[in-house]
Formats: sequence, structure tokens, C-alpha cells
Amino acid sequence: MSIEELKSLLESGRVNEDQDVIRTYSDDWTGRYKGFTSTVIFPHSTDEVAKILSWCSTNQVSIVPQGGNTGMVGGSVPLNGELIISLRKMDNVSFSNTNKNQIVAEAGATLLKIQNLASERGLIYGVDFAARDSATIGGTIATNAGGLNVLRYGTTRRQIISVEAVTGTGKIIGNLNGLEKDNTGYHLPSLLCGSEGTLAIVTRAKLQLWPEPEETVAILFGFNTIEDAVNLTEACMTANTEIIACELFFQKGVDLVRESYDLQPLWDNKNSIYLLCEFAGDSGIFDRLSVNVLGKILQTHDSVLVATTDRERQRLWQYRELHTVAVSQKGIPLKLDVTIPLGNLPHFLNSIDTICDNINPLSSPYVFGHAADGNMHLNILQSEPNVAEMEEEILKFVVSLEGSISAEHGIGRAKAPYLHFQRNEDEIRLFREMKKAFDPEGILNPEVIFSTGN
Ligand code: FAD
Ligand code: 2HG
Ligand code: ZN
Repeated sequence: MSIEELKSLLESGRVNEDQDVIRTYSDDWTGRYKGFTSTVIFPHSTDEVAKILSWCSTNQVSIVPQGGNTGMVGGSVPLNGELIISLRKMDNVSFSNTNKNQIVAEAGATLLKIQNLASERGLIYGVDFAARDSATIGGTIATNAGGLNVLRYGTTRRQIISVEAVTGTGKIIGNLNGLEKDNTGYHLPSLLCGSEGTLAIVTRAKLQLWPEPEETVAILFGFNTIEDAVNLTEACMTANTEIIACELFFQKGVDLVRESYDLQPLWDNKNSIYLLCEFAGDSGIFDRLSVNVLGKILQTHDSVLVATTDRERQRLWQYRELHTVAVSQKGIPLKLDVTIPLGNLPHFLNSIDTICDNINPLSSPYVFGHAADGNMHLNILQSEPNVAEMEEEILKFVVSLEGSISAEHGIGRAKAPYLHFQRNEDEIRLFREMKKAFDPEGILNPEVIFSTGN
């Protein structure tokens, strides 16, 4: 077996062995996972992906599928010299011929590309987050990405109507029929969504679009206690069907963002727990908000900023969206993406500093996330040399609070050793058998989701 044989099966220029190019694909976005490989392959079509995987399977060559390489759990880089299959050259998007509210996207198309096309028809794509200009549709399907608007539109799984993919033996499966109702056996879009490149390489998908709201209003609230912030989250969700996002962050994170970017302070008083709520619907949102449960808070609370124009909204969103980049400019954090049931969220959040401090007094946790989903992101700087201990203790705490050890970023390599915290032996055995059915030689992302310990 030689890479020359694979090259001969493909058009020229698909296989890149230039180490300067490869380097930019080998390390992950967070800087925590540094890989190496001899080769990055850039297929231009589903048939080419099929040829590559058929050859890799026959020759037992392991590969890592890669989209925008913005994943947060070390799933997209070759830690053991696997070949990288980058889907970036497959990035065509077009409206469906058979359904005006659907888009057909190749796996390498970015979220932004899809959002831009959707807006040409006054429509939107339901998944959005800060890495929109580089995260791809294939990567977001593989991780079942969530983001800022899950509350209204659900995770990626809810947006995919049909999917086409290539299995570990090079077989093309799925379809792009775009039918919401299609109960013909197992539902491949659901199964492949969240499979993190371990079952098949997603090549194309048909995506559902939603009507663009007439008006969007963002309101930033400041609180002194986590309980108050969580209470407002619950009140918004119960009383207001127009809520679209509800993000929680803290003064420590805002200070870090302001240190890295030239942003104004938000307000002068001491309210240091921030809840950024966004509402979208027909025009007149603010009037409707003023008469429901938020009315009293809007009139009496002294830490409230209302943004009704796109410019004002973007200004408020920067304080939240820039957290990830601002933290990574300080160092390589231990990242934990977890879900906690809302009722247990105050206890969780009030305990994190103490847990970290007890394990390593020098550690510095930053916490922010999607409050309505109970999805919190812990970014712990200076956790060395206690990373494993801290990770294990916090994830056990999450499980004890009936939460999930992975909310929206996946298991990847980072959480593979902890899968058994959440999934029992029978489930993990079944997962392995499913992998074997799709990828009998075990060439697709061999160390992702499963570790030798579970
Ligand atoms: P990659 O990082 O390239 O890959 C991720 C995983 O998917 C890997 O296991 C890879 O092998 C697999 N994969 C990639 N493409 C394919 C394919 N075509 N077929 C099969 N498997 C494939 N995530 C959220 O959920 N919500 C957020 O709010 C959010 N915000 C972010 C903000 C920033 C600033 C950054 C840097 C990241 C954020 N992320 C968020 C994480 C990340 O963007 C998502 O996990 C995204 O889905 C990854 O897409 P990608 O194309 O970069 O995939
Ligand atoms: C977000 O919500 C992303 O901003 C990234 O999911 C989270 O940096 C992180 O840990
Ligand atoms: Zn997130």
C-alpha cells in the first residue's frame, strides 16, 4: 500500500503532503490537541470520498474527517498520524428544487454561507454561534452543534431533513429527498447527527429553514445572585414564546473580554451576573414584553440595557461571544461543556469556584453559557497539573446533579475516558457494535467517543 496508489484513484491536486500546509490542519482550535500526519486529502465530491474510504478500508489506513477544525473536544485532529480528510473543498450550497424552505449543502459549507443564502429568501438557518464563519455543516452535524438559538429552533438534529454520507467501507448511504415524513426504517439523519465522524463521513445534507422574524430585541439584565438570573430565565421561558436566546455570563468573563478588546464597561453599579435575552417575532416586541412578566423588571430594575437595532444588539452580543477567544488568548483552558437541569443550576454554579480552588488554588475558572438549556461552559485556566482530577471531580458532580457530561460539543477524545459516567456497559457495547456495522475496520476516528477504558 502506498499513498501513490490512492493518488492514482483521484484527480490531481486532491492529496497534499506539504508539511507547511498540513501543520495548519493538525492542531485543534483550542491548542490542547496537537496532531501529526503525512497527508491531508481534499475530496471534491461524494464519489471521491467513497473512493478514498474504500481504499483506506482495504488498506486499514485510519483517517480523521475534518470540517472547519473548530471542535472543542479534540475530535478533528490526527493524534496518531491518521490521514486527514478535509471536506473544505466541498462547500456548494443551493436552494432545494422541490421545497422552497430547504437548502442542499455540501459538508464543507460554513454556517455563514448557509445563513447568507437563506437570507436571500427572507429565511434563516436555526443554528448560529460565534464560529459561524468557519464551522461547517458536516462538522455541526457530526457534533450535533447547539449554539445560541436552541431554545427556539432546537439543535442541529432538528434542522436536518435528509443526509448523504459514506461509511467506513466506502459505501454511499442516505438520500436528499427532503421529506419530513419518511418512516422507512432507521432514521440515518438522527443517527449520524452527533456521531462525531465515527460511523461515516457526512457529504451532503438537506436543511430546514425558518421564517426570518420581523423584529429582534436584545435585553441585557444585571443581577447580584445566580438565583435571580435563573429565576428570570425560567420566567422568560414560561411567559414569553418569543424568546430566542438566553445567555448567562459573569463579571470575571466581561473583565477578560474588555481586557482583550476595547469595549466600554456595561454599567457602573455592582450587578455582576449578566443575562442576555433575545426576543424575535412580529414587530412590536418591546410593547408586548412590557405588559407581561418582564414589564415590572423592565420598569424597576436598574441594570437593564435594551438593544433594538442590529448595531446595538451586536454591541451587547460581543460581551458574550468573545469569551471563548478572550480566554484562549490567556492560555489553554480545561474546557468542560455540560448541561445541568435548571433547578440544580444555582447549586452547580455556586460550587464551581470552591471545587476548583480545593483542587488547585491557582486555577482560574471562567463560566458562561446557554442558560435556558442549562448548558454551561467551564473554561478553567491554570488547571495544570491537576487537569484530570479537576475534570473527573466536576463531571462526577454534574452526573450527581442529573446533568450531562457533554451538552453540545460532543465526547471527542477529551471526554472518551468518562463516557461510562453517563452510559452503562450495555449501551457502550451496543455503540461499539453499531460502529462495527458502519466501519468494520475501525478506520474512522478510532479514538473518538470510545477509549480503551470503557
Ligand atoms: P471539526 O472541528 O472539523 O470537527 C468536529 C468533529 O466532527 C470531529 O470529530 C470531526 O472528525 C467530525 N467531522 C467534521 N466534519 C465531518 C464530516 N463531514 N463527516 C463526519 N464527521 C465530521 N459549538 C456549539 O455546539 N455551540 C456553540 O455555541 C459553539 N460556539 C463556538 C464558538 C467558537 C468561537 C468556537 C471556536 C467553537 C464553537 N463551537 C460551538 C464548537 C464548534 O464550532 C462546533 O463543535 C462545530 O460543530 C464544529 O464544526 P467544524 O466544521 O469546525 O468541525
Ligand atoms: C459558546 O457557547 C461555545 O460560546 C464555546 O460553545 C464554549 O469556549 C467554550 O467553552
Ligand atoms: Zn456553547
